[in-house]
Amino acid sequence: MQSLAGGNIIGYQDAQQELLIYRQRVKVVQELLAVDCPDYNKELVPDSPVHIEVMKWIYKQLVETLIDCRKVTTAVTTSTSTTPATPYYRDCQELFELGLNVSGVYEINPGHSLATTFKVWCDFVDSHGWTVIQRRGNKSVTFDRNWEEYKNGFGDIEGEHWIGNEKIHILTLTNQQLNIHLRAASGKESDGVWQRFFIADEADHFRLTIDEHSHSGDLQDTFSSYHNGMMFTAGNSDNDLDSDNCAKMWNGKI
Ligand SMILES: [Ca+2]
Repeated sequence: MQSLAGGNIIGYQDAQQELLIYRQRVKVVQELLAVDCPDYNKELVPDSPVHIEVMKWIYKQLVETLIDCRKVTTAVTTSTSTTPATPYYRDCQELFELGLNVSGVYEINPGHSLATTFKVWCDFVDSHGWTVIQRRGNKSVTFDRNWEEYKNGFGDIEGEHWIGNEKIHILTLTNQQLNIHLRAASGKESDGVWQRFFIADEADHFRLTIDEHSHSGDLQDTFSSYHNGMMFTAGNSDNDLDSDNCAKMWNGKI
């Protein structure tokens, strides 16, 4: 009986948590609908609490409405104007929540303005849409780069690349997690995840902030204690605390 009671309590908490997540998802879609489809049926979202299954149904209806609206908007735009339709997806997680689950290149718009539209690789894994900021593997691209190159990005987003400190700054203005995924030569894969990942602007030398107490995953945390609060260093711009230039010491190897 005791374990059954415990199970009920856990089940209740899970349902509450899931309801909270779906309320947040509905809020995100409502914001997008207000831009692309202001005449949508707002009465679909009740003020009073509802069952989780009802909330899931509401979310699905809103997403379908948004997709339909965007199809119409895009068709009208392409037939009457040369101005491209503005995508309003903040990041890959938002795309995932809208129902996309095939990894690949997508256009995102973290600042919701034309100036901040750019292409990224989205990795849809399990229940996440990860926006890839760096990929390394076959060493076809050198990472021994200068400040401007790290600022603006380099490489090919379908292969090895760094998307650029400016873009990471804009992306992390909204709450983001950082996932470092490593595959060893043996084939063993491991992940480290940290919360509240933020890169400051260029005036603050793209300083890194991360919640170093939030580490989870099977990748050992040798990252946050060294780098949290540190400014970015490139071969031609030394902003690290070491008496030497760390970027030059490692030549972009790590
Ligand atoms: Ca230094």
